[in-house]
Amino acid sequence: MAEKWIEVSGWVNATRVVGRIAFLEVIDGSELTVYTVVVKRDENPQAWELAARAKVGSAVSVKGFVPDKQISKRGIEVRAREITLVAEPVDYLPLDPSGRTPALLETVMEHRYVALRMPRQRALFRIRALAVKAIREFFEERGFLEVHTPKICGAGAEGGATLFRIDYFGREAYLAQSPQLYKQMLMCGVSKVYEITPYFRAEPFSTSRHLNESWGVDAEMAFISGPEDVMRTLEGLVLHVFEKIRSSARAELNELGVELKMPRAPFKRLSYSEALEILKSRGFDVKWGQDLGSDEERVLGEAMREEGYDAYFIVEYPWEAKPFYIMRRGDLSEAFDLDYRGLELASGGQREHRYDKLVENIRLKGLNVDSFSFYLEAFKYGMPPHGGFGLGLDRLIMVITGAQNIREVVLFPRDRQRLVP
Ligand code: AMO
Repeated sequence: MAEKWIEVSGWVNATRVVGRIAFLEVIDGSELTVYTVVVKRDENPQAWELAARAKVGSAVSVKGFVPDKQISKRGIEVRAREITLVAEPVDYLPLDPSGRTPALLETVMEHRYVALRMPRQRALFRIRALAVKAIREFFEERGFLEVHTPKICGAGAEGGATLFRIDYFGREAYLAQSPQLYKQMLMCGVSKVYEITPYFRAEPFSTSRHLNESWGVDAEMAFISGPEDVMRTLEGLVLHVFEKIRSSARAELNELGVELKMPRAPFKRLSYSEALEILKSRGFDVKWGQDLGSDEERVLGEAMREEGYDAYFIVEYPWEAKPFYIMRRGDLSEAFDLDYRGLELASGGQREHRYDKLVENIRLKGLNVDSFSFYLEAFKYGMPPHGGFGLGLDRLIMVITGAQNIREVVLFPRDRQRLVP
C-alpha cells in the first residue's frame, strides 16, 4: 500500500509529547475512526509547535500522509504536514472525550454534544440512525406510505391521565400521545402507512424505561384477516433491524461490547391466560383483567428465556385492559404486546372498524363520543378491517445496544426533571 494524502477536520481527544515527537488523537466526528496524528519536530517545527501546545478538546484541521507502514497501534496514523487550530476550548472539558475515563450518565446528558466525541456515545447514536434507516427500508420495500400526522391534537387516544394540555388560541388542545387516531383514519383511503414520530406523554413516574417525549414507529395496515397479519409484519420488522445492525454496525457493536444475537423466530405467542399461569407459579398474583406491571414483565421475560425466547408476543388480552379502538372478542381482545427479555417493546392489534361497534366501545370505556366525532367520521365511508402497532424506538435501541437506561439512547431526554438542554 502506498502513502495516501489525507485531510481530517475534527477534535483533539488526547495529546502526548514523547521527546521530539508530538501525538494528537483526533476524531473526525462521523465514523468511529480515530486518527493518531504524528508530528516530528525535526521534520516540521511549525506543526510540532502547535501540536505540542494543543489542548484536549480543540477543533483542528490536519493535512498529511497516511504512511504505508503504520507504527501507531491506535487508529489511523497520519504524518502531519500542516495543522490548523480552528477553535480552542475556553474551559476544561466536562468529561474525557477519549472515553478512557468513563463519564456519569448525568454528565453525559448535561453535555451530550461533547460526550458524542466518546466512542461509546458515537456507537450508540450511529446504531440508532442505522436502525431508523433499516426501518424505513423495511416499510418502503413493502409498499407502506410514510405519513406525518398532527402533533397538536383535539383528542387523545391513550388515556386522559397522560395528556399534556396546551392552550391553543383559547381552546384546550393536547400534544399527541401517539398517531393512533390519524393512522386509523387514513385506512379509509390508503392501505398501508407508517410514521416515525415523537410520543408526548405526561407519565408521572421516573423509570429507566419511560420518557415524557419518546419516539415511536407506528404502522397501520388495512384488509387484514386478523391480528396475526400485523404480528408477522412487526416480527419481520424487528428481525430486519437486528439483521441490518448485525451486518452494518459491527464496529459499533464491538465498541459497545455487544454480541447481538438474532432472536429465535417465529417469536413465541403466549396468551395472557398462560402468562398469568406462569406468573402464579412464580409467586405473582395478577387478577384476570389487570395489565402487567414491570415486575411481572421481567419475570415473564425470565420464563421465556428459559424456553429459548428473547422476543415473544402476549396475545388474547382481556378487552378491559386495552384501549377502546381495539377489537373485542367477547371478554378478550384482538390486541397484543411484543416484549423482549421482559421489556415491552410494542403493542398493537386489530382495530374495531365497524362504526356502530366503535361508538359502543367508546361508550363502554366511559369516554365522550362527541370528542371523537372527527375520528368516527372516517368510519362511515367504507372502512376496511385494519390493524397496526406502535413500536417504542428508544426501547428497541436499548435492547440492541444493551443500554440499561432509556436516557442513554436519546440525545436530549425529556423526563420529569429534565427540560434543558
Ligand atoms: P403503547 O401505549 O403501548 O401503544 O405505546 C407503544 C410503545 O411505545 C413505547 N412507549 C414508550 N417508551 C418510552 N417512554 C414512554 N413514556 C412510552 N410510552 C410508550 C413502548 C410501547 O410498547 N397506539 C398504541 C399502539 C398501537 O396500537 O398501534 C400505543 O401507543 O415501547
